[in-house]
Amino acid sequence: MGKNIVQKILGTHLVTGKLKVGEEIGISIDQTLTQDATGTMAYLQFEAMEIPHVKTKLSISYVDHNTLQTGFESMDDHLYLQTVAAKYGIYFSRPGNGICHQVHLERFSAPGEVLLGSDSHTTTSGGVGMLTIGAGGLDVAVAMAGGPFYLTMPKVVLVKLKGSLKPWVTAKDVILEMLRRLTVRGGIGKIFEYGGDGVENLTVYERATITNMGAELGATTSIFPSDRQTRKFLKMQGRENVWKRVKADKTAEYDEEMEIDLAELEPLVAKPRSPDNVCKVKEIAGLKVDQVCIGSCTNSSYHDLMTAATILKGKSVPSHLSLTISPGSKQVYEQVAKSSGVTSLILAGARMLESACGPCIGMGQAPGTGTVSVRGFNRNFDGRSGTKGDTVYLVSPETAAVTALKGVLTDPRDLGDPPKIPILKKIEINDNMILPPSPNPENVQVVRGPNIKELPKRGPLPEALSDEVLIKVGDNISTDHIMPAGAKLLTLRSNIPAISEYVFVNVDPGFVKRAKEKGGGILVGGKNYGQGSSREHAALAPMYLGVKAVIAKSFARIHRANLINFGILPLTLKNESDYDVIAQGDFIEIPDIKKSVTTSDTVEIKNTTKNKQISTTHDLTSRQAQILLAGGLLNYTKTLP
Ligand code: MIC
Ligand code: SF4
Repeated sequence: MGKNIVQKILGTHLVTGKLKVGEEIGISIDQTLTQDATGTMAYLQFEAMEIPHVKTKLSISYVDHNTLQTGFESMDDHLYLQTVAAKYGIYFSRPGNGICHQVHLERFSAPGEVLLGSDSHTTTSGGVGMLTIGAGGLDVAVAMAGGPFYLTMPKVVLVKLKGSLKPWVTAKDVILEMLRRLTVRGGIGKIFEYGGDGVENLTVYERATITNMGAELGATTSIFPSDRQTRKFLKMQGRENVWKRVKADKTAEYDEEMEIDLAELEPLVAKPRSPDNVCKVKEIAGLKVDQVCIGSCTNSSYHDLMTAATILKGKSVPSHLSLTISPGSKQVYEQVAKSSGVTSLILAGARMLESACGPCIGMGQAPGTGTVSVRGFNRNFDGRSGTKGDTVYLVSPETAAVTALKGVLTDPRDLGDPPKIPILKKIEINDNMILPPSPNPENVQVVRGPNIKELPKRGPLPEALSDEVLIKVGDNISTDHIMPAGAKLLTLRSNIPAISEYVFVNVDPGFVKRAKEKGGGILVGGKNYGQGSSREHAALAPMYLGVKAVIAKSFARIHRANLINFGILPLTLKNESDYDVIAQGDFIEIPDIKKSVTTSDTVEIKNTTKNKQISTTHDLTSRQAQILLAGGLLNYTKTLP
């Protein structure tokens, strides 16, 4: 039997286990990436492991999220990251160089290799045929120290792309179609491997838009073959030497298959407040729009931005609308500037922002009360933009630019023929904002500002728990709900005691006070609890507040791993209907925890307030059970020989 791409790459990186769906495997990691908002924790954890030099082929630390520097904290963090990188053999991408995923795709991605990153959209480099996985910072720290990364072998789904896209229809519409069909839970436990004759019609940047937003499906990752297009892309980047063909065998088998006829797609939009709330743009066209934001790691290639620039050339945005552009990388910014795209955008009234995440993570551009924001981004969870109760729509850069021109949500096909974007023949490579590690690490002093606080620790799991339910939330609660980001809070990412004050702040402002008064407790969630980002602060901060267990209908992959890494017990309800018999304020007893997590799959818990027995499963591998018993991955790692 032939092999698919995923099996081939995992096969050459397998350290433990068998490539059998549902079984735990350990894989070796070639490259790691971190960004500043998750990076400080990752490097504090790496330092705690006392390893003198990273053991990966390449590790790189990006600064792209928290670039606003509203106080001393952010620049302190950046200095810490820069000096830690210099000392331990890590490359450092300076603020202004661009968003980690786009820069990584352009400058470091390598077909056939494995990348682990402390950001959920690490999956972007799947566009070149690299196996790329988002994880919590601690998992990335372990990988930097040379340890394997453990995951449950996902199903591999073949997504057959047929034909080619019609004018004005884009890669963004392909992934929005996936979200429409499968929802934000549709990719859980799966890797999407793209194939079919439609693949060759998509450029690497288009492929990367699709693999980027595979994160919104909850997928472990998404991957394209490495082919002629990939070679062309790497050649442009002056990196043709890393190209190699990566393709599935003709007789490859898949766990599931689906097909998308590219020619049948239309411009799509994800309505508030979930990336899977998708409909055709034409169904809601005419909606008055106050703000348009183009950029982010999903959609800020040269083609994306030049399309916007060409649409807006010689025109002006309406007086009621604010347009911002945040180019994904310095390289793209430079190319768009050289092609006079920046001039067209400025003259049309666009506000040019730096190459960084910017509005995507609420670092400025929070929409006004009751206003409508249309964005070329990937997430529109409630409050993520920085405004609680926001109305954010996600579209392609084409739809965004035409909407910016018209002032109302517009199907771009209404504009007639799409603009012709000049094909770049050559680009000048300038990596002056990527600093190599120091040749004399012993002379490097790691700089630690006063905002960088020690990592809180959790002790070993107790014999039994008897705790109150501090909060009960519904389905699809994202990490943005649990531990919001934005300009105010990103400055506190290195200070767990301070950031903990904001856990669930937009969901229930009384949560923190309650958690403190009760000395911690238990959280109850619905389906897909913890979807979205990889931020381990969504586990670390609740841990700091004394949260000992989360009981949910189901969990998102990265968040569940983060809970385990920080010693919080994740329990899945055997019968979803039992969710209804637990209320906030109820007392839950979990007896004999140690025995349950090591000897059986089932953990019987008791709602003593309702006098009801409830069956849950922990679904822990024996390695994970040991991590929990030790009180988290750092403690566990210390127990290893
Ligand atoms: C996001 O898009 O939510 C982020 C901010 O990039 C996060 C990482 C973080 O919270 O720092 C992610 O996607 O993992
Ligand atoms: Fe940055 Fe937004 Fe991409 Fe996250 S999704 S990495 S915040 S641009």
